[in-house]
Amino acid sequence: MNNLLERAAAGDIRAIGRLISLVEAESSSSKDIMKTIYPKSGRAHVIGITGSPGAGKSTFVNRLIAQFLAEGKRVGVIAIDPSSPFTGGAILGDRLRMQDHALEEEVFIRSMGSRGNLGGVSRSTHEGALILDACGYDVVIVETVGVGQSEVDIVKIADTVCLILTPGMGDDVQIMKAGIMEIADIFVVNKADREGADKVAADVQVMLKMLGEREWVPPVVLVSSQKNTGVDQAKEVINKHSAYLAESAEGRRRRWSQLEMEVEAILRGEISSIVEKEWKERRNDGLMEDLSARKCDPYTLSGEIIQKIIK
Ligand SMILES: Nc1nc2c(ncn2[C@@H]2O[C@H](COP(=O)(O)OP(=O)(O)O)[C@@H](O)[C@H]2O)c(=O)[nH]1
Ligand SMILES: [Mg+2]
Repeated sequence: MNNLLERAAAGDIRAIGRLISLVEAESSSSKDIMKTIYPKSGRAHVIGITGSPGAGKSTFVNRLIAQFLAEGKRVGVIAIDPSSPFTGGAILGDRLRMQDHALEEEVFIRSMGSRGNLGGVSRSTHEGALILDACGYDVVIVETVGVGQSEVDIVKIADTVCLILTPGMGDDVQIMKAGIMEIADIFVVNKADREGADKVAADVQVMLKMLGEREWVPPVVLVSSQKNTGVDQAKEVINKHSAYLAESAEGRRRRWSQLEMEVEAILRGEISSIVEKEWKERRNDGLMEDLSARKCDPYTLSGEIIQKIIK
């Protein structure tokens, strides 16, 4: 284990991959891994890329990688895949699209499952990002699945959230999706090579005005990831947001709130596994019969189980 951690810290890509696999599988060593790497984390700029499937997130990330490489930065990427972590299809698709840089030493790309989170950002996604952070990647990009909770959840782990929008996707609907406008720090209108991108950008500006005054006014950037235009601007505002967070009270507030959510998520995970274990031990057919016959009730039973756990 120590050897693996040392190799990972020294930038050994296979060791880093192995560490991520261990936390992803929730192996017995995963807590120790996290305890060891945690003090070395907190240096990377974590960028969340969210937006509907097909908006061009992976294509944009691929371009963005090149921008950061040009600045001499090392870039880690985690793409959250909706299917099981061990199947191939979508993972390969994402990898192929990002392939340009996949072999360069400065870039680490990894797909991870969203197990138990219905497309959301799971603990292991966060842990994967922390590992990359601790292993010296300056920038860690997390691409979400782009459906449901994953879009909003990204704010729990990203310093900077980029929302990718596109023309011709039922613009009003995609922009007004509950909670998304509020969490985006940067709006990227991708596929600007297509008609209607200006309109989407203008709509976003109107919606932003409706949200009221804010210290950080989210920039709206027109990008064509296909033609590679506007990506440099996107990179610049991402860096600007990072600088803003570093020096503002908002940055501190955000880091604290993320840490709070992190502690709570770990606590919840620990507690629910204790509860599960206790319930499994207690459960038997006789007890189920008693419950059905109303000889006991789930409330009293739960109370007893909790009492036993607390003791
Ligand atoms: N016209 C155009 N197509 C794009 C652009 N960016 C991505 N695409 C295409 O949109 C499709 C979905 O892209 P992908 O990156 O997989 O989207 P994701 O599901 O959000 O990751 C692919 O066919 C891309 O080639 C762009 O800037 N312009
Ligand atoms: Mg993708």
